[in-house]
Amino acid sequence: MTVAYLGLGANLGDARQTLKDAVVCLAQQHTITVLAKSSLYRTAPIDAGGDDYYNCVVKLETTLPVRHLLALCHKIESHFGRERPFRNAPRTLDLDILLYGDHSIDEPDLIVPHPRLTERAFVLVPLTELAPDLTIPQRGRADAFLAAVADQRIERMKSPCQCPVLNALGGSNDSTSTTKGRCS
Ligand code: A4P
Ligand code: MG
Repeated sequence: MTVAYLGLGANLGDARQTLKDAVVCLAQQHTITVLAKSSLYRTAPIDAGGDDYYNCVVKLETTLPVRHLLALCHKIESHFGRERPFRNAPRTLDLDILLYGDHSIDEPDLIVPHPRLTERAFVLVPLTELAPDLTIPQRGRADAFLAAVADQRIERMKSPCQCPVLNALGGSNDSTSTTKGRCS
């Protein structure tokens, strides 16, 4: 079992709902237990155009090797209609592996910890909400990078989660889910 953190983002379609549904989809995988989900945040696009994004971070435990986890992320993105017309294009769903245990991976198509993790408020803020004392392999404490991204607009969504499925899994902020099933 490996503890991993995934970053979720979306700014096309019903982005807010898609993020909630994607967390449920992750929780339904037999190979994954979702341990916690951050609040949902509305964020200004960084190095990108289009509408504001919604972002959140999920902490999970998985039996999947990291490459299988990446393949699953791509499969779930496709399920939610992800297209890649150009780099940093608006998207229905992006799932990035932020951390995979304490592994450091540097391969052409997989870099972990995520290479821009410490430069983005839309990742750092939800990540440190979930794990205030988190240490990023080879980079140190995550919260040490927060000051440098303080100028990036990010707003925590205060409204309670309205999604009945997610609520059944334990709410937006709490430990979730042992519910298993299949995300079609
Ligand atoms: N890849 C390599 N490492 C990883 C990893 N750790 N996790 C490869 C996931 N994928 C990884 O990914 C491009 C390629 O990166 C994949 O083929 C995969 O093998 P992608 O999902 O097509 O595109 P991406 O995630 O947009 O790429 P990238 O380079 O990770 O973009 P960033 O840096 O994450 O920026 N502003 C706001 N407010 N909110 C956002 O969510 N997102 C971006 C994307 C820009 N601005 C944003 C947001
Ligand atoms: Mg991605």
